[in-house]
Amino acid sequence: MPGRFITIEGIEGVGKTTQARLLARALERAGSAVCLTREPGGTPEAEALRTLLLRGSFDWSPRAEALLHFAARAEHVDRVIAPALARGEWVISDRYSDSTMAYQGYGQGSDRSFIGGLRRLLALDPDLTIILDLPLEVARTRLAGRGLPLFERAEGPGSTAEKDRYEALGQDFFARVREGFREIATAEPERCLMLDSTGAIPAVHEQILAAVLEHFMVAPAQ
Ligand code: Z5A
Repeated sequence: MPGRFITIEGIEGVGKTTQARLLARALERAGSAVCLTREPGGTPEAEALRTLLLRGSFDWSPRAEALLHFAARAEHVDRVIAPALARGEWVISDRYSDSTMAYQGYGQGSDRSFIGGLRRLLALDPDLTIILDLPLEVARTRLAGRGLPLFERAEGPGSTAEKDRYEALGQDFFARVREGFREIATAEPERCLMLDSTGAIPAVHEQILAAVLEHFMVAPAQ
């Protein structure tokens, strides 16, 4: 049986990592083999690009920045995602191509048709994308609780977290990114499901699990 490819998307702090782990655990408990991974990253080479993109003090041209994300993604697809799917595993990726469209396209104003073209060239879309949505202030409060920054972080005493290149971009940037994710969800309703993630962690998990079961398990008997 071919594997299934699920991506979890949204602005920073919506709970992607938390929910990706819970979903992976639930599927494993049900007896499925799961490959849990993230972007940018997933292989040593892609993690090296992640360090350049998040930690480097570079000012890439918009198209170069989108290409770097897709270079990391091609590495990730070829070496991790496609082989896992071929083995029949469930692949859960914490971010994927929609992040490039939302962050570089909507957030940074990079050419969205160029990014759409890269996505088509890569030729591997998820079977299901869960887009978690949260007001920016709630995401900021959650990240502050974890000791990590989102825009306008209060850098009080004891705060050692260093902003990455995206986190430093400010509230207007994150508002555009959030809107970008909402537009993606509206444009591709067969693939994308947008869920409000203001609820408690177990409640959001239940919603995601129900959505996954409905999307994949409903096979009407003929
Ligand atoms: N980026 C890009 O620009 N273009 C691309 O193509 C790609 C990425 C692929 C990667 O950052 C950065 O790269 C990202 C976009 C850019 N930059 N930004 N901003 P990352 O991988 O370091 O981090 P992240 O993906 O943005 O997410 P995050 O910080 O790990 O947040 P999260 O995964 O959405 O949330 P979380 O870690 O699961 O939860 C955050 C906290 O909230 C934590 O303390 C939880 O316990 C808590 N939490 C989670 N859910 C709840 C609920 N439901 N209630 C209360 N508290 C909760």
